Amino acid sequence: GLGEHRAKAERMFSLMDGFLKNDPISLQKDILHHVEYTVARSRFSFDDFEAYQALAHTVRDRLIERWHDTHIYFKRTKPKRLYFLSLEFLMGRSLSNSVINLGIEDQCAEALNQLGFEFEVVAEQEGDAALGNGGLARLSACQMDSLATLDYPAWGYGLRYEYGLFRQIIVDGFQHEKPDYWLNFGNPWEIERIHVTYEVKFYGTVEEVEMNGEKQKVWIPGETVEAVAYDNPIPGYGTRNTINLRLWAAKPSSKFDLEAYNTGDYINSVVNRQNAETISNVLYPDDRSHQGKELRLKQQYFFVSASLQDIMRRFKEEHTNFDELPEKVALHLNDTHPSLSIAEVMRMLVDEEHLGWHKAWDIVCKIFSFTTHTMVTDGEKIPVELLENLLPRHLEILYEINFNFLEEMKKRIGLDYSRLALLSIVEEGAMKSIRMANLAIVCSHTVNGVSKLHLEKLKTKTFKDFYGLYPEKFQCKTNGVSQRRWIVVSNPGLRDLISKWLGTEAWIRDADLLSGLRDHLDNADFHLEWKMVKKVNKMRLAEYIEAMSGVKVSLDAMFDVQVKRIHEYKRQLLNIFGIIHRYNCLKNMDKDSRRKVVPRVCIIGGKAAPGYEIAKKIIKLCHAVAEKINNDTDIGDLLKVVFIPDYNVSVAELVIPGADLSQHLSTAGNEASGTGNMKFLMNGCLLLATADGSTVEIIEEIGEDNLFVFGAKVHEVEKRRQKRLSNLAPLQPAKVPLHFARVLRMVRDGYFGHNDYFKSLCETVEFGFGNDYYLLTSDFGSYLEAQAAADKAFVNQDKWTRMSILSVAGSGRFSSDRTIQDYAESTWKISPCRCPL
Ligand code: NBX
Repeated sequence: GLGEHRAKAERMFSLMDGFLKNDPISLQKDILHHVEYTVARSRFSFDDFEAYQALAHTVRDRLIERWHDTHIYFKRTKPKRLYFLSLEFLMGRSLSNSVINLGIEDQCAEALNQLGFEFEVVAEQEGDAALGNGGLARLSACQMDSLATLDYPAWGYGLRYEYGLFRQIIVDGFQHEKPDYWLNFGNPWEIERIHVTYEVKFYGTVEEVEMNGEKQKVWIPGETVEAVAYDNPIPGYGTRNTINLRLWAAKPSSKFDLEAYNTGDYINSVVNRQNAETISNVLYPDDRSHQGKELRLKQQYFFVSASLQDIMRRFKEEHTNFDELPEKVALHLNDTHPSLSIAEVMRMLVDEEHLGWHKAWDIVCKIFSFTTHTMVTDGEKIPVELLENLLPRHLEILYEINFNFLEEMKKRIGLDYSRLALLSIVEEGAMKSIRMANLAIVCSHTVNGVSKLHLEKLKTKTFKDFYGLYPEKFQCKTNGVSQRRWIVVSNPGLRDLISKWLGTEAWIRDADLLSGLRDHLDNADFHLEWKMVKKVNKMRLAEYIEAMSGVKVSLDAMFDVQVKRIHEYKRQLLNIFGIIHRYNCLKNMDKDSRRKVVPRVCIIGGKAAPGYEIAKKIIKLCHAVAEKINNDTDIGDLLKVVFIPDYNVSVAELVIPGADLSQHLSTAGNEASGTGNMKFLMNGCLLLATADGSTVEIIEEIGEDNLFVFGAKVHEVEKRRQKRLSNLAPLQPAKVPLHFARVLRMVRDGYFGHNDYFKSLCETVEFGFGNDYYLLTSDFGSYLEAQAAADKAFVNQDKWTRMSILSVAGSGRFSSDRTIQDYAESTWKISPCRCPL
């Protein structure tokens, strides 16, 4: 009875020592406890890595307390919840971030110190959680941090890949991929929930059965695998709230293949069981698309099915009527990758809950929102052939959704078949397929772009037809990044400086306060301290560069950085051509002129998708150019070129604070947003960039005098391409700027060796071949001017420092807190739910 229950609760409470304490002595005790009993080392001898493990478990215990409190509080108050569905999360390291968000960094540092360790060294023992490719995946991580910090009742759902994004190693200047078996040494940040499991089904057939006098479709699946939950607590900053990122791993189902066991094929049935686990084994390393792969489709459905079973179970625990679903559940599709969710919710409501198609459809249309992260028209498609085999019932549902949609459209726009064909969720033709973007747009109440420019393109080009039909769905949610990760964790020197001059740490929860730095714009002491912080960060970066590549760089040089995935549209090639041009200029200069030159360290980093040949050639060219220039003793410190291998989140945390200048060179109209630019902005690096994606809004915010903008604007790009093609046939050397032609010739003629290998790379910018689709030729002059302007500004360190301060002061709008608050209020309609202390 109740009395018994109460007595038990009281006894439990009396056994508990209250919450874990955070003073340095208590922390030391806990660390030593974990050294002995979790890591199983002696407290009298353990190394940095073991100290990391023990501290991680110490922090994890504290996260679990808050996680429990938060979820008990959510359960009690039953707020509307957001479920953020994403196939990728690039979390990076967790220790520093957790310790900072818990507000126990000083105590942890002191505890470690007294045990003879240094926090920074210990924190560097941690490997990255790299369960994603690039911008999209890191954005998800920043958004989780903001959701927790702003007290939103949110859950993240994703896949627990056993192999994250490949590690890049460079051999002879060529990229090689090595598997990232990141769980090798255990992962203290996850909590395995062996009891939170769901069966996920595949293959089989659809049959029609009579049920209460009505015909019902039922799916008789052919294969079952089990999804096991792994929970990753996400602590908010300045709040007790700690939300959950739930990642699914595939395990063979306990029911698996009983048949085979009984018929005696023991070995094969064990082998088959093992195959189930391959579903969540590996992240696809392509950051554009990977179409027509069955395993990828399996991953998507595995993720969708497990997440939705979990979400529906939670909903049903708290509510009895599905009419309440739209008031209690918001499902967010992070790009098209999880959009099978739409068919799955329909299947659950129609086939399992028997709501009837129309009622189910009505509900579905109220719960989904969708963000697209790409500028390209040709989005994700699933071949019908694959679906038919793997998810036969879902294919039927998709056909029915499309049929109803097209019928409705016929009423609205008439029998305009070419228009209907464009709108259709099903693409007819040689390879019949499902257009995931069309599906997501039709079924979501909101379609979000990731910058103003991106939304504009969605409305006028990519999804023009849909915009005409549903103008109210289309919204702009300019991306942002977390200042906790990108200043507080990665640039503690700048953090202290900002807090000192603002007289508060409140900017860590309210980035708009950074604008207060403008008050000190002309203060000489402030300038001095500002430059000092940058210098220290440059020293750290210089040490890293020397350790990685053996190149010694001068701290007086301008550190010029371009780090991001390698893509033709991001134009790393333009950067390299600019470097070669700079080298040519230096070679032609007399001693006197050379004395006036601003020395440069050009730093490039990023991974190429394993099958992307041109991107791989760009990496090799970068190394070939570096080798030539760095070994030219005549040039010395005036120009150094460095490729930073294996660019990832933790490398970014080191590189970004140490940069003076950062380059964002995408041909205007190609980068949906870009988020690296915001990270550099927050760290006081000046941008050299095209007016593309979110850079346009950065220009609005800080003014064009405070960065170096170059190149064709979006509206000019199409015209220039046309011009290109109209005089395509004969080579038109006159149209190619002299400097560009010379650089191209050097690469083509083997000045940097490997001319055969670089031939196809050169052809991408040559007429009659790739026709310079990304307009390197026509932007080159303007690019060099911007570079010259940057050199000039750097000579005047006062001016440079002012620009740098104004960059940080204007970065408040680019906090993911702003983005998330906007989503919460206008798209998800969720309210903060703050767990009491
Ligand atoms: O998403 C990126 C865009 O290119 C950036 O402009 C934008 O800032 C960022 C965040 O909104 N897109 C991206 O990173 N895409 C992928 O990584 C990707 C991964 C798998 C896939 C397709 C795209 N199948």
